Formats: sequence, C-alpha cells, structure tokens
Amino acid sequence: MTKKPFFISTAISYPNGAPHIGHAYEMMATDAMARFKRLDGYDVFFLTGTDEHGQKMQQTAEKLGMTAAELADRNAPVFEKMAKALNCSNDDFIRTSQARHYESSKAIWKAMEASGDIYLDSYAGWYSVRDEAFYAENETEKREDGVRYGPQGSPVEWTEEESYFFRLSKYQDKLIELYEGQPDFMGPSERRNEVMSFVKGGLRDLSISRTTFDWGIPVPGTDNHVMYVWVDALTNYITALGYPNVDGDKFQNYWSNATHIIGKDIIRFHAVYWPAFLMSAGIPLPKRVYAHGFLFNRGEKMSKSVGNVIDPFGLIEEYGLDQTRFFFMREVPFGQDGNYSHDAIVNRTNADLANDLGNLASRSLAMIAKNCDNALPAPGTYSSEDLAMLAQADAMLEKCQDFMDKQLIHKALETIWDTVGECNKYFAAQEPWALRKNDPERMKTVLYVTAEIIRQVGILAQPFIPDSAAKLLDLFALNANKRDFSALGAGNRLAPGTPIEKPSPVFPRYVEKLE
Ligand code: ME8
Repeated sequence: MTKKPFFISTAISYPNGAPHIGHAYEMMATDAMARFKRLDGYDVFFLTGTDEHGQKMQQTAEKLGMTAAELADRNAPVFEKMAKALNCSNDDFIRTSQARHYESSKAIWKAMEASGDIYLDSYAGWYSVRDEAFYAENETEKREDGVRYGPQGSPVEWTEEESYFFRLSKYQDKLIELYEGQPDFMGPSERRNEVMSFVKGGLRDLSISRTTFDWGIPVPGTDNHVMYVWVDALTNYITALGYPNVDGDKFQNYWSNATHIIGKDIIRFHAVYWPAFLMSAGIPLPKRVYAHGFLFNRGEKMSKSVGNVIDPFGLIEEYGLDQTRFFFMREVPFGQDGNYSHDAIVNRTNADLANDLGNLASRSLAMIAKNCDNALPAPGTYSSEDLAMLAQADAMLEKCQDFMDKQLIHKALETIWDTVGECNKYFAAQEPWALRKNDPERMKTVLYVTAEIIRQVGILAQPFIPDSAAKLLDLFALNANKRDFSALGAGNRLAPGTPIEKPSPVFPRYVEKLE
C-alpha cells in the first residue's frame, strides 16, 4: 500500500544572528509533528532552512563590516547545527542563496507576471526593516520618542522607490472564499480572525521589488530590481519540492498535503500573500497554516534585535535534549504565548519525566527482573481495574491523532501523561510489592499490565522525546517494526516471556548545582 504523503515546514529563519529559543521552539515542535506522522504511517517530508536575502541581512552585514553573503555563510551553518542538536528529523535544509532557489523564485515571478498580476509603479510608504514588511499609514503610530512604529512594535521608515507591484487587491474575494470554504486553512482561531479582518478591511496591491539595495534575487528582465525578500522566502517551500518541475515526484506527492508551521508574527505573509501568489501562479495551495505563539523568558519577549537571547545550545547542555524538548511542548499550549524559567524546566524534568514515568518504569521492571526470573510474566484474569487501565492506554492513539491534526501538541502530551499518572495510581493502589507474598499470581498480572502501559507510552512518546522513548522501548527489546503506531493498542500486547533486565534509569533527575 502506498503511504499517504505529508509535507511539513518551519519558517525559514533570518541568519542575521545566532539562533534563539524561538527558532528552536518552532523546530522542535515541527519535528514532533513530522515524527508523529511518520510513526502514524505517512510518507513525510519535513523542511527547514534559512532566509538569507533582504535589507535586514544587508544592514546587519554592513554594521559588521562584511557582505550579506558572508554573514549568511557564517550563520546558516549554526542553524543547521541547531537542527541536529535538537535531533530534528528534517529531510532537507534549504538556504535561499542556493542556485535551485534562484531558479524557482524566477519561475514563480514569471508565472505571476504571465497572469497579468505584476506591474511597474513607484512605492511611497512605511517599511520596517526588522519585520521586512510594508505597512499602511493607519497600521503605524508615532510615539512619544518621536519614532514611528509598526504593528509589531518595530520602527518603520519612509521609503520611496520604483517598484514592481503584485495585484493583491484582485485576490481579496478569492482569499475570503478560501478562508470561509476551508475553515481549517489556518489556525488557531485568534489568528484566523485577525487575518479575516485584515483582508475584509481591503487589500492594497503589494510592492514586490526593491531598487535601493541589491542583496536579493534579480527580477527577471531587469537590471536594477531585486525581489522583495518575502516573495523569494515563501517560495522556499516549493523550491525544496523541485519547483518549477511540477510534474516531478516530489512536487506531485508532497505538495498535495502541505502544512506550514510558523510564528504568529508572520501569519499575514503565509495566510494572505502566499496563497495569493500561488493562486496567481496557478499552483495548488497548502492545506494548513498554523501559527504558534511567542516565548518569553520570565515574561519578556526575546529577540536578536533586543539582545536578550537565550541560547538553545546552552539549554540543551544544561537540562538535556529530551528534557528541553519535553518542557516546551508540554508546558506551552501550542498556538499561545508561553513563559519559561529555570524552575519551570526543572519541575517538568523531575516531576513528569524522572518521577512519574522514570520511576514507574524502574520500579515495575526491577520487580519483574527480581521476582519473575528476568522475564515478563503472563497475566492472569484481568480485574476491572486492569481492564480500565488497559482501555485508557489503548484509547491514547485516537485522541493524540486528533490533537496532532490540530497541532495541539500539548494536548497530545497531556493525554499521554494522564495515562502515566493513572498508571502510577494503579500501581500504588494494587501494591504489587504486598502481593508478592500473599498473591504472587495477582502480582504478575499487575506487573504485566504496568509494563504494557509503559510500552504504549514509550511508543507514543517517541515524536516528542525520541532518544529517551527509544531507551524505554529498548527495555522490552522491541524490534523496529514494533515501535510504530500500528503496534499500539490491544492487538500487539507484550509477549509474556520477554526478557526483562533491571533497568538503569532512563530519565535522570535534574540536581541543582551548589553555588
Ligand atoms: O520571520 N518565540 O524569520 P525569523 C517563538 N525569515 N517564535 C519566535 C520567536 C519567539 N520569541 N521569535 C521568532 C522570519 N520566532 C522569516 C520567515 S518564512 C517563509 C520566512 C519565530 O528568523 C518566528 O515567528 O525572524 C518565525 O516563525 C521563526 O521564528 C523565524 O523567525
């Protein structure tokens, strides 16, 4: 049977500085979604990369006394290294400075031009270099400091130059039709409402080329225009699938089911401009765009420009990779803003991972090793408590599938950890250590049921904490083909007789360092 395709992407980051935790957050969450779909039987293509053109890159490079290309060459590898450090399973890493991307961006430009959607005029208006965005006058405000700011709180400057325009206004009704006809096109609902009111408020044509600097992809047929960075940036998603070769396997297969994961500050580009460009170029649209929230360190927004960046490599080193992944995905409702702090990370690490799952696995498997000759016992007749416990574990997959289809990562993790919590209660209430003397057969059943719950939790936890979940599954010496989601549920219960050793701890506790 051929597998169903699934394409998923992160935004591509500006490599004008080192990656920060916001970039890491988006990568790990998108990785969890990619891994989830792979384990659920999909043929997945997961894309991430760097967005290297534009005025922001050029200005930063000038300040540093280097060229934008040199700056990109210095920083893009750090983003790639971060993807590896986060154990991201991306299938490609695109850099918009690559030749394949020049070809693809020129092709989409020509396709939009052929539809009669591009014309030459001149732009006079506000531009934010930090956001790489044009804003209407009524979206900006002049504050007491005399500086004018855009809607994201970054300064804007007056720009006047000859520019090509895209007939965005022509797509207003088609976009509203899209949002209404395909309510799942974007989420969460706060962002959907924001985009709907922006589009309903009236769309003006969009300036899509720049002439006052040259760090960009040349506009075909001109010698002084480079493409507005967002035209080429958005096109990265299809470049990686082989565009302009729309008949190729990659494009045919993966673009038919595409999801973009982005931050909330760039929803307008993905839910307004991108579908309009695609409609104009005669290319099918992605299925879904989902915007996550912003991360705040003790309530403060982090950004390269503000300078309060927390280094993701440092977090991984301090707390551990899976602990870092787990914390952000379990703690922050995906789609909303979130806070993090040392105490919150330590708390999740020690409570959810080391205590609830780690201790449960060590205690139950150590009891099996010691009292059942290092082999999983066969269960006897199940009590109603056993059946309820097994039923809860068997029901996890469907709930998680449903949540992950809506990008509600935290709800999927909550479902899994509710089962872990319930299993701890079950284990404590059944008291297998007491049964050892007075009802050893019953003890075997309780230990068997507990091991079976740990198996299912281990399988479902893989997308989120891949290394630790693999170690958990290693305790049952499960073959690779017994680790995907088709092995979940009642049909694939652990085989009695499976060798079980006394486990070494899978989830170390975080111990505070002495000052
Ligand atoms: O926007 N918390 O690049 P970028 C959570 N190149 N997410 C954050 C964040 C924070 N504090 N700060 C940034 C760009 N992000 C463009 C994208 S896509 C065709 C082009 C997210 O480096 C941000 O919302 O500024 C975006 O999704 C991603 O990190 C890259 O941000």
